[in-house]
Amino acid sequence: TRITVLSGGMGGARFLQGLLHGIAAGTVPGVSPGAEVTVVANTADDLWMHGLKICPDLDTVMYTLGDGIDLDRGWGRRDETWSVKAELAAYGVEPTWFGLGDRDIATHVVRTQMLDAGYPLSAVTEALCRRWQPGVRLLPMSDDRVETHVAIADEAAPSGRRVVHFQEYWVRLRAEVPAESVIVVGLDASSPAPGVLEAIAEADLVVLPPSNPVVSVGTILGVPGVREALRTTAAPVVGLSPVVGGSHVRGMAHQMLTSIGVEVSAAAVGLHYGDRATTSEGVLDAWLVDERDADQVDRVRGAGLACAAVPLMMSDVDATAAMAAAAVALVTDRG
Ligand code: GDP
Ligand code: FO1
Ligand code: CA
Repeated sequence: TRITVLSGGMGGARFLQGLLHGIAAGTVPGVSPGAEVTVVANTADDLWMHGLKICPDLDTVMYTLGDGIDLDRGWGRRDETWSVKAELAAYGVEPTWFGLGDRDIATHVVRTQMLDAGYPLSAVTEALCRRWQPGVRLLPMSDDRVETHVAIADEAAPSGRRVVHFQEYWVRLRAEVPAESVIVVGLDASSPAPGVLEAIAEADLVVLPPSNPVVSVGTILGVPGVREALRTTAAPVVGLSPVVGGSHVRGMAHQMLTSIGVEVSAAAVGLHYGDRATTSEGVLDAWLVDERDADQVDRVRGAGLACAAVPLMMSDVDATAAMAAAAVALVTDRG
């Protein structure tokens, strides 16, 4: 069985942990323990800082599945130290608001060296994964530079707004100010990384995990060719809602959904992704919502999607494995 998962950082990584746990335990119906999982990860969070290329979502998936992640933060390395960060601050070097750990910096140094030597990001990621052994094939969505930026109100600016890098919006501003718009620089000119379109076309199952539908999955869908690959693959495409009980579980999904005019509800996100059989842009066949949103199942079904309400809190790997099993069952029943 070949499963392809489109992923952001924390949410996608946590889902993948449960999926792999379930596959190994044989609790995902019809999926043999030898199943191959390919992850297409968002790279639009990436940024250049202190001359280093930082890839938060690739690293969060790699560290999480490679057991190097700091579980409390959900990003960066366990047993981290911050000497370089403190020294940079002592020199008055900005930004000081981004937490670059000493161990994590080694990853960025290796990545930057390889990029400078001419290796594409996909080859760099493959090399880093030789150390981390995440148990999946980890592909960047693109080898081209793509960066999410956010327009926020700024009364000091002539236009009344200014644009900040997604990381400044999320880390320095804590996503506490409304996002007037989200601009993904370089997205329209980008190409899928080698293997991405094939991973979707040749899959037996494609999963949209409960990642941020705008700045994680939305950006992957925006890479030219990806949406079409999802609409035409013979594999069933199933998604899991990142919105539970009318609110985003963690992070800033509510700000992002509001900025694109999508209601912060499980059904609205499913309809935003859309049914591929009955709409011109839709990418889904099926959508899972949490039990608290069972009252929205009919609305999702009315949009042509198979739908079920199951526990969707990724509280531990067993709970997440059960979510993965429910997702497979939903599309397998659909036959
Ligand atoms: P990021 O790139 O680090 O922001 O991670 P993702 O985009 O992959 O996932 C972030 C999303 O995960 C958030 O918008 C949350 O709504 C969602 N999320 C986090 N924990 C859970 C959970 O336990 N259950 C569900 N359904 N969604 C979750
Ligand atoms: N998230 C934070 O909230 N604060 C940080 O200081 C921070 C530093 C950081 C460094 C490397 C890295 O790979 C990720 C980092 N993150 C940090 C998470 C990052 O902002 C992710 O992009 C978010 O998880 C949203 O995708
Ligand atoms: Ca992310």
